[in-house]
Amino acid sequence: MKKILLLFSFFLVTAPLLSLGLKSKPYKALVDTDGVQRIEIKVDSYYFEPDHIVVTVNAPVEITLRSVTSLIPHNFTIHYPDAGLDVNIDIPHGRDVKVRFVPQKTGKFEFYCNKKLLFINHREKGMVGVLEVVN
Ligand SMILES: [Cu+2]
Repeated sequence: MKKILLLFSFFLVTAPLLSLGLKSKPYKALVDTDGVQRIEIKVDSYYFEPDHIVVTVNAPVEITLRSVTSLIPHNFTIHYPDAGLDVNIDIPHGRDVKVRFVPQKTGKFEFYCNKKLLFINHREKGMVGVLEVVN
């Protein structure tokens, strides 16, 4: 029981602190010739890279989520239906998954991985990011 508590406190206290060091600089999506803002996000345990993406409002966005894990499945969730952002998609290990949406409001919106296994809650472990929508 003590061991479990120790493990639990590691994930609650230490892991989020460690993950703060991984925050990337804002990354502006590249606009393709077809007007689509394309971006590739590396998906690993337990982070997205880049984890701060900047896109323009009212223009299509296509994100390729590239899993580089050899075992652990992840997920990409962003849920702000009022802003045109409503995605919840699993990313199998080692695979690419594409998502498309058109952001309809400016602001900063959190995305995260919704996977949980025993005491490992990926979101709490730092598997979060920010989609910043600008004019
Ligand atoms: Cu995950």
